[in-house]
Amino acid sequence: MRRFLLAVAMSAGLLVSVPALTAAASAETFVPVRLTVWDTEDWTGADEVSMRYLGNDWQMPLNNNQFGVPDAKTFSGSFGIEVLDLDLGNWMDPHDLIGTHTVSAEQKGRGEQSAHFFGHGAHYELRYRVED
Ligand SMILES: [Ca+2]
Ligand SMILES: [Ca+2]
Repeated sequence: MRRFLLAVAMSAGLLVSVPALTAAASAETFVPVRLTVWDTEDWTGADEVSMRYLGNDWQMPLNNNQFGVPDAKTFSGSFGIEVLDLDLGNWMDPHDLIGTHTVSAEQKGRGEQSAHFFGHGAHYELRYRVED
């Protein structure tokens, strides 16, 4: 009976560890350095900046020449980023899409990357790295 329980515990451990190893081998980390607002979309004060990626919705009010640092996240393959200025979000005053960008695992080890967004007359810049 004791030997049987040990065998069950070992096979259960194996089932758990195999997918964990597979995920670790293929994961990259998206590391934002800073998201800078060089020119706001709104005319009155700061933009309500929203950066949407990998299920995250990072938000921070930023005025001209201000920046924030969105959270790092792991991924595999590639993923898309949407950067917006949030307004009321209704039909009279919808959110403004400033731009989109695709991050790929192939950018790993290439140092700091830069993406510029120019939608609706604004100018935002995202600098980031892709690491192991
Ligand atoms: Ca706006
Ligand atoms: Ca706004």
